[in-house]
Amino acid sequence: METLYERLDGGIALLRINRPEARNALNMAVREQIAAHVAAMTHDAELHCLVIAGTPKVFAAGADIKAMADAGASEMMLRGSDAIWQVLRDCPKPLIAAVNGWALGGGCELAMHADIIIAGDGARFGQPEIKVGIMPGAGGTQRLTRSVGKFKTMKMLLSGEPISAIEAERMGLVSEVVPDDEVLDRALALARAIAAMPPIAARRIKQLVLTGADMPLGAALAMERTAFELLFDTQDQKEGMRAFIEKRAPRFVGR
Ligand code: DAK
Repeated sequence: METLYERLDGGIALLRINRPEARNALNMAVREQIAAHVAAMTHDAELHCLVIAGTPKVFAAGADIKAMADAGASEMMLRGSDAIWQVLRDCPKPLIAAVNGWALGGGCELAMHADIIIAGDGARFGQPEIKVGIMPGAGGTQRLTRSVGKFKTMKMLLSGEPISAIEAERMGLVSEVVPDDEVLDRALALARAIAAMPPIAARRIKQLVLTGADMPLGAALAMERTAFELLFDTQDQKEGMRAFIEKRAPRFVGR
């Protein structure tokens, strides 16, 4: 299988891209499998967080160059490869990218579709599409700019040069850098911690951060206020605050 999907205890799932002989390049099969697994996880009421990882030496080296080298514009459009990105964009539950090794092109864009990026200290991020005559097509020009600003983005996109995990963290592209052999454990521990939080609050936070970023500040703040108030109609808000007052651990039920 080019991807491996496991439901783990603690309300989390792990999705691994497993095509190391092609540096985990995202061919059509890998994209379709990622989309199917993310959709399945989204609709699984027992799951509250998904970790997306590659293999020890590479997260993903981007779209499969061999599979698109001879394609024309219409064919690229008809392949409908935006579906995978749409499923990721639509996922209301927290996604964590666990990045070891290369995250290039569509691989870097895949990581940027996550909500949190945990990177190994040997990881390298880049958008080298220009070197093969194209440009980022899955959000690289926009997500990177929104994460790290114009000047860092322009340098990465126009030169195609990769950056280190440390540099990525300094720029704001990575949430946390850990030793390479601790990436998956750290990502899974964080996923379990998030999955133990009240899921409605987690969803609202994700929704507000992502939707609000594209809105005028006043409207986004008004939307935040409404979402904040609505959480007071959940059982988990009552339980969370009662547990704090009674000095005990909360038991969240997701309602
Ligand atoms: N595609 C296809 N095959 C790849 C590949 C890729 N992206 N990356 C590596 N491979 C294959 C190599 O061809 C080689 O295959 P064989 O020769 O063994 O048959 C094998 O993997 C091992 O590669 P290397 O020998 O190069 O391995 P190294 O460890 O030395 O180097 C590397 C690893 C990741 C630094 C290097 O392989 C590399 O630079 N790869 C290319 C990276 C790249 O240019 N990525 C950008 C691809 S363009 C779209 C949205 C998004 C996109 C497209 C469409 N739509 C919405 C329509 C995204 C486009 C891209 O990502």
